[in-house]
Amino acid sequence: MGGLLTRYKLNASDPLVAHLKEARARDIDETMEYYTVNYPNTYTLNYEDFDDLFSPILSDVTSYFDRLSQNTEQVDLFETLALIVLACQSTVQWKVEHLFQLFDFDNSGTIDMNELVMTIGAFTRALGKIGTGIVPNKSTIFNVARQIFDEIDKDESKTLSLEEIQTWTENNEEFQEIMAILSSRQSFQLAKIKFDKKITVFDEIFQKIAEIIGGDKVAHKNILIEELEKIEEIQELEDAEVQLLIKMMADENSELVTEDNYFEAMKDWVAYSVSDFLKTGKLDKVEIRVLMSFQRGKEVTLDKVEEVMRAVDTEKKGYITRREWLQYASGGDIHHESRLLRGNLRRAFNDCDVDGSGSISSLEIENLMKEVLRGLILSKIDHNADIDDLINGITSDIIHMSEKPELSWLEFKKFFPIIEEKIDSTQKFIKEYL
Ligand SMILES: [Ca+2]
Ligand SMILES: [Ca+2]
Repeated sequence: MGGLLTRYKLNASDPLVAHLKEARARDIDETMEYYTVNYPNTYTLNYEDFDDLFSPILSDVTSYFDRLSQNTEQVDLFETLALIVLACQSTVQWKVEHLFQLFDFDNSGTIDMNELVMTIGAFTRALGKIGTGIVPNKSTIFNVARQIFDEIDKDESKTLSLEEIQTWTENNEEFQEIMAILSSRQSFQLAKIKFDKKITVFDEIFQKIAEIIGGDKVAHKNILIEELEKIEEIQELEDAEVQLLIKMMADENSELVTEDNYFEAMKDWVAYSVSDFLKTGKLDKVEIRVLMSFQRGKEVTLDKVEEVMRAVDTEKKGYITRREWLQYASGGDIHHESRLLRGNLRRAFNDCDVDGSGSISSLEIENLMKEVLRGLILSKIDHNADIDDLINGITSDIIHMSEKPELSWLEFKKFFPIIEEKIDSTQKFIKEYL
């Protein structure tokens, strides 16, 4: 969008900016209906009309009127509505759909160039008034609209369909960022855009210094740390955090970091950073939902989020720290093999826990262990040994130890060191005797 939107330095601590996000989608719908019935063909509002229309949505109508009218005694209806739609607590899809309805003046079911100029004009002027106080001029708005129009109109039909606009929005960082700042929460698509950008930077760092040693692509730990510390984001971290990041990539006594371990650690790390939208160092339920959604590529349900909160935030603080997240994401161990095992067990556990209660029966535990262990051991040995008896032995041992009809994830997790030890000895036994 050529920087048109980001130039309106929105001050999140300005009460008029901060309170916009309190608007509820349902109230906006009601106001729009009320407007259609009671104010046909009205585009500018005096104070009385403004108060009549927006007092159910805006907490301090007078202040908003003063700011948006810039002392002209008149407020543009579309500027106000566009602003509230962008800021409210609803999904990006909902917002785009409502803007679309609002600015499809001829009800053609598409947005043409004139309508887009009106749309861009309305919300950039509103952002200007609520932000720096400076509004863009007509030719700037036209030029930006022209550029955006061509970007959106993928099928070159010279009209914009709702679908074209939704697709463009999903991938447009600047537009998404404006909505995110106004509503103090980001969409998972925005988080994904930022995540991909950051991972590309960290990828370049690794590739620049990587070498092939013993058939593996690796980096020397010290050189890697040096390179990482040139990045502003890493410089801002506390020493203990950098240490934690490095520990996730390689064992303490190892001089080399493999490409796989680097990315596994970096992805968990960046996912947390990106999801911490308000930079508080804590992720609340809404932010965890963003994190889980962009990792899975679709909006996850609140049930799933609560399940993770229950497992990780055991003190019920209401948020998750970076350390807690990394322990959860990695299963609490830096060793690649145990991470893989724990990750697989965690996934299998979640799949079994269909009602999301957080615990599953020991019979289910026994079955999922058998499946995961079988997959893991068979991937490591290259002959068709009959390992079922060995696996049955391991799993029934574990189940006997637990002595409970049901296990929560955390209770199950306590057995991981024992499971790993047993897998280890089983693998040695297979190599030697089978
Ligand atoms: Ca139209
Ligand atoms: Ca089109």
